[in-house]
Amino acid sequence: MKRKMYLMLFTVLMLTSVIGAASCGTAATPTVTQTTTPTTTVAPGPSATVIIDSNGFSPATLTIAVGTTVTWTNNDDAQHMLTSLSGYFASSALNKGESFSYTFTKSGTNPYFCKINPSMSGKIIVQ
Ligand SMILES: [Cu+2]
Repeated sequence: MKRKMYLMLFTVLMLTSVIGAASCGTAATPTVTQTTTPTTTVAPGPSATVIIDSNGFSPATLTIAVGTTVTWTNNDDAQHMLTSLSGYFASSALNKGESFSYTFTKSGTNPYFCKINPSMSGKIIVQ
C-alpha cells in the first residue's frame, strides 16, 4: 500500500518535470529568432502643429518635449518666412498651404519671428 503511494508520487514528479522541460524549450525559442534593432534607427517622436494666419502664429507660445517635430502651416494668403533667433531653423518663404517642419532635439526656449513681417513672433519652449 505504501509502495503504491510512492510509485504514484514518483509518476507525478516525473510528469511535472517533463512538462516543465517542455515549456522551458518553448520559452527559449523567441530568443533565437529575435532580431536586433539597428541603433541608427530613430523612433518617430511626437509632433505638434503651429498655424500661421493674418493674426500671427497660433499658438504663439508652444511647449513641447525634446524630440518633438513642430510643423508650421501657412493658412494666410500672404507669404511668411520663419526665422529662429537662435539660428536653429529657417524656412523659405511659405505660400498659403505650404508647411515647414523642424525637430527640436535640445531643451530650451526658441524664439522666432517672420522675416517678412518682423512684428510676427512666436516661441517654442522645449522641455
Ligand atoms: Cu509673416
